[in-house]
Amino acid sequence: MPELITFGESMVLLTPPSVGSLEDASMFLRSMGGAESNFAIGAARLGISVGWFSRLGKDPFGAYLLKKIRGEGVDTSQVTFDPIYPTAVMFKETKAVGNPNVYYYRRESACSQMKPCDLDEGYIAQAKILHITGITTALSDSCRETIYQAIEIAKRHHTKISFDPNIRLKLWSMDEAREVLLDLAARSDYFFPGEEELNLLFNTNDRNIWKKRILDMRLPCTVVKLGAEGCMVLENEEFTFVPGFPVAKVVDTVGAGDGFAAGFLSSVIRGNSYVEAARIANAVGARCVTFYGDIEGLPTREELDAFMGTRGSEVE
Ligand code: KDG
Repeated sequence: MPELITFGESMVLLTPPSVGSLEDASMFLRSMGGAESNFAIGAARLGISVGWFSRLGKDPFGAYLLKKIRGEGVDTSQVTFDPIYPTAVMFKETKAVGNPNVYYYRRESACSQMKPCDLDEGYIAQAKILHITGITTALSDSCRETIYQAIEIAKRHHTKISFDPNIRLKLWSMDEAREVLLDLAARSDYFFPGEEELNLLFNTNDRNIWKKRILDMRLPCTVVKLGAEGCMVLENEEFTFVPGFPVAKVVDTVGAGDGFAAGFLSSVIRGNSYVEAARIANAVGARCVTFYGDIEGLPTREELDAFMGTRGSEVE
């Protein structure tokens, strides 16, 4: 049984082969997206025993996603199929400069029908860490209830909770999101916000203010992602800055945060300190942004060693 588990919505990702408006695109490349499955694939490539589950549509896209995720060595034994609602789809519109635009076709998707009774208590109980993201709570009321139920089961069995807010303002308003995400953060053992997310959650761009707010939350471990700068680890009431790995060219940042969390938790499971885990996480995130696509840049252990070997990063 996997020591690291996660659940959430995966989508078929369709991207035109060249830069430009989706309005004019006549051809699409198919791949996959979904924060939690990106995370699971990231951990699997790093050699960790990891499980992902969801409800997929009983359709060819659902079959494709299952095959793809299982093919990465992720345990998919808890995945269920919905006979009525479809697998979600997402389109990426690549621009000449900056992050791509994303279009979702996921309302009333199979995953949005997930319910607390879909959870297997034994599967959550045996895991060391359950990783969840704010995206799942934004999909539907029943998905939100499922997240809360999963947390309750995890707490009962001493399975640690990892939480990435993954704010997606296409799915809900910031006012709606803030209340739920801060509540989930308060229940977590590992909290992975990005700096921009903290600006939104605490309604301020002042680092000193949100640092104080995070300190007040008294969580066992918070890691603030600072993009190219690196990250900040808060442990035992002390912030440690861990610098990022320089890359020649950033081509696509989508999915890098999932890789970051996978790198961090894989390293923690191996028994490394939080600061060392943060160095690994920075390296995984940095490698991800040099590849197009959500999962393409997620490294194996050998690829990560090679990447880190060619780029220095000193812990301050
Ligand atoms: O973190 C990457 C995700 O944003 C992407 O894979 C799609 O899960 C996704 C979402 O809901 O935006």
